[in-house]
Amino acid sequence: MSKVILFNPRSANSKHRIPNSILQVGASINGKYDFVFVDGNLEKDPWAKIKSYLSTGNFKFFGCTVMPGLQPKQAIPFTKKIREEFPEIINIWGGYFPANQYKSVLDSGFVDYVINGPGDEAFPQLIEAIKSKADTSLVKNLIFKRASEFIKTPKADLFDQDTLPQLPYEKLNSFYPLEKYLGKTFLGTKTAAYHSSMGCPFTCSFCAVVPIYEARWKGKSATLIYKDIKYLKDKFGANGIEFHDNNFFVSEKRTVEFSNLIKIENMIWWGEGRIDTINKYSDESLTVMREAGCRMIFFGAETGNDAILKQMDKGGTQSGEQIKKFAARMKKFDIIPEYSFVLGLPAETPEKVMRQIDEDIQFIKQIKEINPDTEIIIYVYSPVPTEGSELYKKVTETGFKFPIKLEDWLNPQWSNFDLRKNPLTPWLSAEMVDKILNFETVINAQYPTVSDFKLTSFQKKTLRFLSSLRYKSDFYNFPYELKALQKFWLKYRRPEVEGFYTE
Ligand code: B12
Ligand code: SF4
Repeated sequence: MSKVILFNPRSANSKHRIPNSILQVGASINGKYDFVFVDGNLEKDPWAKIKSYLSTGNFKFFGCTVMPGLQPKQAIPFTKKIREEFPEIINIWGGYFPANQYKSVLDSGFVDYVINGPGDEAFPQLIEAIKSKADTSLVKNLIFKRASEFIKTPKADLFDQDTLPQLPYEKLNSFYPLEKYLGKTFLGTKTAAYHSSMGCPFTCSFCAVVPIYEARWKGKSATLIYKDIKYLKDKFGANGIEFHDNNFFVSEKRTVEFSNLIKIENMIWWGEGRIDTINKYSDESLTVMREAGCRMIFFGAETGNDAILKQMDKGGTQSGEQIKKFAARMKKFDIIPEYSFVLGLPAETPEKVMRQIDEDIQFIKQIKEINPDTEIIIYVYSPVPTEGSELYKKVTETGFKFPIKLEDWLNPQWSNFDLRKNPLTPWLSAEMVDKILNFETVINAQYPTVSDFKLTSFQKKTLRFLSSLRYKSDFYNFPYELKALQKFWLKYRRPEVEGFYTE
């Protein structure tokens, strides 16, 4: 028997989203091979579930999706146990973690194949090749080891996304009630996660999407997105949408078409985009988007420093000035810009690293003055292997190395690295990391925002009052009083780690 398990390891501690990775992979084999979904987010004991399936003797393939952070914590030990207890099973991993870290993944000896990019054709073709004992190196988007050599097969062109098979929502619903994935966020009481495009046309040198998609992007048509969303609304009661695309807004035409279609559904939505792209949108387009329910957009602002923006290869046109002007423009249309900043990039001297951090803190404060509604997300820079980029070259020159052994990713310091909170980067001192994180605490207290919808106005006022002296005088050390209140009132979780700011 050659049944398939599709496993989504636990990716967050609460507020679970539709597991679009295994859902889309499921679509690729739906009707061709018999498969089951196992979702580590909703199973109390996912290993027991996996084991019970494998013990039937009906399974041959274990497909596992892995993004950095929490997912390796189940993906690594479970796949290892499968190899030990069920050695006949073929283990296949896909997603950003194995595609970028394929060396340590395949050297582990318990992952047989890594899907390098979209699995929509690669996965069914791989299964077929293994079953018919054909040469797997003819399957595109694959990495595996033959003897001691890594075989990387060519990348397939991105497919026309409208020709991909229908997502098997009903099948997922038969394993896990879909309502369980429709969480309460400030977008709606039942927020659906939808993924409408693959890749991204840009090549930012710090971004994990770049080595995999190499500046390619393809999106579903507005009509198809609308059809799927309408189905989620009518069938399961979804009333808000989070678009999980890396870059939803690449095409103004598609965004406007979608806005015109979704308008009558009265749903609030959110997605990720680029400042320089959306800044080129016309006023009419932005007005239609707002009327159609686009309430907030996530942008990688990254830094106000033009030299660093250039080093980050942000596409050439983004500048500190533009970031500020754009925050003001969004205010006019009542669309909240959610700006994410990456602080702590390498520089020639420790003094320069600290100066860059200080300048970015001042820049973020200016943004808040221009448009206080702007949501601010702060990351500590942690490298991804964008080989060939100027930034990655600089990073490796400092002596930085990724783990060689797959299980080393389970050490707390490396999982924190992936959460971009405690990076093992030689150029960042504890003092620098503390400054970044403490500033984040103070600014969140000074400006409670629309997504802090759980706070009463008294609580917001108290946080503002307590943080104002610190904020005005740039004194961020030891903000324990603010941390305690945020923890107590908000059960504050770092949205950039556990979930999006729309929560
Ligand atoms: C949803 C999501 C989350 C959610 C998870 C939802 C939940 N509540 O459980 C949350 C918010 C928790 C999250 C958090 C994090 N995330 Co996240 N997340 C995503 C996001 C937006 C969507 C994933 C998705 O559903 N994609 C849709 C599917 C269809 O695409 P896909 O996964 O690429 O799948 C295709 C292929 O990769 C392949 N494939 C994938 N898996 C498999 C498996 C098999 C068996 C096969 C055959 C093929 C295959 O085939 C699929 C179909 O073609 C992605 C960005 C993105 N657009 O993908 C980031 C992304 C994966 N996250 C990322 C990161 C870094 C994180 C964090 C680690 C850090 C952070 N601060 O953001 C945290 C830590 C999480 C944690 N708690 O451990 C990065 C990974 C980059 C990297 N360095 O590798 C991404 C790419 C965002 C980005 N552009 O930086 N995330
Ligand atoms: S625009 Fe965003 S998704 Fe695209 S390469 Fe840059 S950081 Fe990555």
